[in-house]
Amino acid sequence: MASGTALIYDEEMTTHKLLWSDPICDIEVPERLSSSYEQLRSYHLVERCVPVPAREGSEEEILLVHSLEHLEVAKSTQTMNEEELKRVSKNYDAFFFHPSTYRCARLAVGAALQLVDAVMAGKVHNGMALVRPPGHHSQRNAANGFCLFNNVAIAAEYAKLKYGLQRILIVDWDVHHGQGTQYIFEEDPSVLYFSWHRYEHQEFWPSLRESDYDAVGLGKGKGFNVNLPWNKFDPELVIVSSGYDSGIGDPEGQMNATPEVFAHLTHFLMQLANGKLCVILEGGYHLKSLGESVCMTVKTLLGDPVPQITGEMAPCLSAVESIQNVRAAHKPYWKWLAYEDTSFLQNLSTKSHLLKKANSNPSTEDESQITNNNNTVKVERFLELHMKNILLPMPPIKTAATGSEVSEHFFPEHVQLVKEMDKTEIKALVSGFYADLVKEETLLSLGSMFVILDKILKKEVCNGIAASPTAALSAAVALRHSVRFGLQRVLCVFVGDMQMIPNTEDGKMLVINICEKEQSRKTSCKHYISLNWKEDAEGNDFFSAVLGFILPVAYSYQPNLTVIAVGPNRSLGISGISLLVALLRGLAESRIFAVIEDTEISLMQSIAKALVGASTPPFGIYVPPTQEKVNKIKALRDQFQQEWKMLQCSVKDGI
Ligand code: X5A
Ligand code: ZN
Repeated sequence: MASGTALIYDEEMTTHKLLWSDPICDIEVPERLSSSYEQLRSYHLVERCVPVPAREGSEEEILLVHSLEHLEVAKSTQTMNEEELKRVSKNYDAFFFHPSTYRCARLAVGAALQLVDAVMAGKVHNGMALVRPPGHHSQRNAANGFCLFNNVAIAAEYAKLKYGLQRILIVDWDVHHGQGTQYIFEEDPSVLYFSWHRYEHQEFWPSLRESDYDAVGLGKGKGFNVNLPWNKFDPELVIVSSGYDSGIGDPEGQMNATPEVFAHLTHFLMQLANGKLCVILEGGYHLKSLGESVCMTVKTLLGDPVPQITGEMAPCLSAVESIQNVRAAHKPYWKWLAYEDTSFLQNLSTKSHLLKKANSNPSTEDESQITNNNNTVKVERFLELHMKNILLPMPPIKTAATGSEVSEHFFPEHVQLVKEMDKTEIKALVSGFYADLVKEETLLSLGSMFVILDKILKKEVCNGIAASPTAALSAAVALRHSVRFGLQRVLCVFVGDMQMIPNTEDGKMLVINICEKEQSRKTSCKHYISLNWKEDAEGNDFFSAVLGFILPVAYSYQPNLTVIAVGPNRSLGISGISLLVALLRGLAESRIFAVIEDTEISLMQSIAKALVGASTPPFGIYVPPTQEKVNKIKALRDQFQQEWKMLQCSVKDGI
């Protein structure tokens, strides 16, 4: 399995610059690249990456996507004087040529291809390319929106050709719609293009009708492949059009994404395509904000703990509405959307839009966006403070594991094995505070659990795994111990029969119990949720429960620690549980304590891998859940969405 994160940076791409005054283009400056790289250096991230050189993309490679005419025009600008450059630039919407533009754009293309090669050849696991000019607005025959050649699109065509890939996912999280990429792959079912972008009902640049949710692909990309590729899309490679212009302080995007948001986006995508992820820079125009966000992305690619998202964990109505519209528009093409009742949406959308327009009050809107003025100094100060809070409490990613009964080679590298606790020590600890939970004869089984949990609580390690003959008991004691230590919110996901259900009334614990049968002793309440789920034998339908219920609840709760325990009679397979662990690393700064029944040797190994973040458990082709399971999730969402706001997925729900 490949390891390591590639980083591609070539100073030469800073030579492309605006030579005249143009208020639209003047934010796309060379420092976007150099200062991001400096920032990476200052966090000591550069030295942790595998340096990969850029190269020039060949003419042939550029022609994979662009017309010969476009290539020739671009080539001809190399020898032009300023007047001529200005004249050619005016032929396009928001673009500027410099004599070195052509050379830089070829390096940007080549950098993207080098990254694809490094990932596909297994030299590295994933990577990021810092490039200029960006690419996603560029079209077959036109430069557009600071972009000359479509780096990401060429990378996708190249990967298809050179490696015979049949399914590539492009995720575009730039604040603008990558209409260039959309046009290029519109009819191509082998490339799934996902973009999210600011739209403002077509008022935000590029202000195109076809950027709306009802553009679902054309021709072959729509009709021809409805049954096969669109219903089961398990990508072999993920390429990110990585713009940071939705970042806080960005003068162009004017949105408010903090740097850690990009850590979470990256972390989610790392679970796909066996971790094969190529991140290629697009927009991002507030230098400090851009640099921090680039750093968060690279840190996450390297497997570092994922920082906590701060702020109110509730979706905004308008965002929920947009997502709902996308789901409705794609319902004909994606099997897993088929059960949703989404027909009523479109007019609702218009209604709330009009409502908002009528009520909009500029002064209060300004107040709600204190950080979102163009005052770059203010944002810089905010970021400085904020990043200190985000980064300082993060321990290095270290995993502790039970050491006594297993050999060193059992766990992946870097896992630190710990010795059991002294028997009298345990006795002393347990007899006072945990006496009601623990009987004398089971007491010794808690030894390694305490040692590992203490290391996590004291932040000596990031996560840990303990084998236990009595997982339910260990988990119950671990929860109480963590709360006693002072943690405010501990999330416990318990898989299997939980013979001992802790008292969750004070809200300091949230227990989600995944088991085959309904727990008879206790019905669900805000902080104890019983989720009956028996995994489909053929595949991983549990994925829908994780994404549709467990993660939204977990993100709403914002735990300081996650305890995952696997007891007897588990109803999930190893890959399902590993996926759960991998995704739960997105919470609680990746602090996870896993307690596994000691008979489960291969499960322990698989979880340990997920914990170190070195390898993503393969979950294969997504299996859509049965109607019964869909109903189950729906019922749970209905039951809990007032308590756990991130569960809201339709506008009707929120009212
Ligand atoms: C790559 C990118 C934005 C162009 C904005 C023009 N382009 N108003 O972010
Ligand atoms: Zn952009």
